[in-house]
Amino acid sequence: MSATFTLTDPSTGRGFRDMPRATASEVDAVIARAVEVQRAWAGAAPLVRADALRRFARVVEDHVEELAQLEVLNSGHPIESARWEASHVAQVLNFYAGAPERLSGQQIPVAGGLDVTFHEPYGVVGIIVPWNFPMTIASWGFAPALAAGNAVVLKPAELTPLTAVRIGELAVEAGLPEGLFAVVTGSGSVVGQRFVEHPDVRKVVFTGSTEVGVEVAAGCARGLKPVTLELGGKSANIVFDDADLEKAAAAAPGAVFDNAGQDCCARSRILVQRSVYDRFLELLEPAVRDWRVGEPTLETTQMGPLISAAHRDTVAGFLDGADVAFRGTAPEGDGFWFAPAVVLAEPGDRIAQDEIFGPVVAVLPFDDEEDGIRLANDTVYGLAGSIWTENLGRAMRVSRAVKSGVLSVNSHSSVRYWTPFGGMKASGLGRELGPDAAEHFTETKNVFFATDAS
Ligand code: TXE
Repeated sequence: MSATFTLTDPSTGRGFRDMPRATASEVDAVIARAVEVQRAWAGAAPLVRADALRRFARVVEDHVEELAQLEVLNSGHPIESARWEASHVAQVLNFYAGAPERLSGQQIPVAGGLDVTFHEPYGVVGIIVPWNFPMTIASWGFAPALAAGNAVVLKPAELTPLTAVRIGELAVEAGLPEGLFAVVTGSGSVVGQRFVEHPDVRKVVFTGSTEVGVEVAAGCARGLKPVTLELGGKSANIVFDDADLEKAAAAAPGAVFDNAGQDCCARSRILVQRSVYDRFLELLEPAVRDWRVGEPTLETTQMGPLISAAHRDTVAGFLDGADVAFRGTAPEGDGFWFAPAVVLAEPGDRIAQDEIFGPVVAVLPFDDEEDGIRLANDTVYGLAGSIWTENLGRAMRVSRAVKSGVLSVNSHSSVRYWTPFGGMKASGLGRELGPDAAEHFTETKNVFFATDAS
């Protein structure tokens, strides 16, 4: 394996920088340093950790434009999305900067003394991140982990390390102890694997494919370390015949084509009640044609290229033999462009079952509420989903019956840093974000103090 890997601008297909591939012994050195620095960090007053994270948030805020430009270059994200992502990192840091003073334990009534619990940090937490949202997904792990008193070692995806590396530098600029938050670039099978195996990494957070996630979980089981998994998705956008169809159709492209469909929450199956199926498709077609695919540097762009040539080939493979109803447009040229596609599908089709991770959506009809729920749950995944209906009782029933971790009614929202996020079934294990995330980076210790005089 070569000592470096080359980063490519997805909008031009041109390589622009080489990045180092860390070796296992380099990873071990980073972990050893993290172990050392973590002790003082965990021992610092809660306010000291809170202040440090607030300063970190401010420094990120001051660098939103720089981080956004790096993401445009490295990941091909449209500039407006990239600015949102960089700001989101600062917001996540600010939110969890409020956690250190709030990690209270309990006092439990016990005869003959006082029983109290403490939330102890794990020590060093390893975070393994994919290429689809390099900054935001990293922050969902490192911000609460640091707030709870842990050190963090972070491995970005090989394809998209630039913003994570820069955020690591900004942490030090903000005054965090060197080595407390270390970003290590390299391959999954070396750096990621070392996080899983190393006895001093006491918790692992993994976001990526279900296949690798299962291996990571198996490795963590051998080391008896907890693991949080955010994996694939095949989320349903369920449109009932009593929905505001115009609104539902106008919102559908954004729900699946945002980030070129490279989104674990992409509503990549649209399930439409049969009585409004034709009308919905009529309304969907102009919305898809109006979806603006183009240069990521333009503020008007809604969707950029796919991440790599290999990934574009994989996505294109899903259209072989598929019943394509209509497509949007995409630029010509050397970038990894792919025009959005709407495909008419049957429940068992590969296109209706596999995560495509590209701008391809499968549309399927259903008969009634029960059939809609059955179809929505006809997947190994259970991450997100949307329900479009004007009937409140139906919204309640369906949202309780769909086996997904994150649902929205008459909206496609999935991620707010102050609400929990995560998947059921093959979409993952554990939850990120929300009010309890810092606690998830701690172990409860119970201490009994005897007060009897004898
Ligand atoms: O993911 P991987 P890839 C899905 C999506 C995509 C496919 C492949 O369908 O097309 O997965 O993407 C690190 N031990 N999702 O290949 O391989 C790796 O270096 C420890 C969905 O990028 O799972 C990277 O940092 N770590 C998902 C991270 O794991 C290992 C987001 C993810 O890589 C490792 C991403 C190992 N043995 C992909 N092997 C979503 N739904 O959000 C690799 N890694």
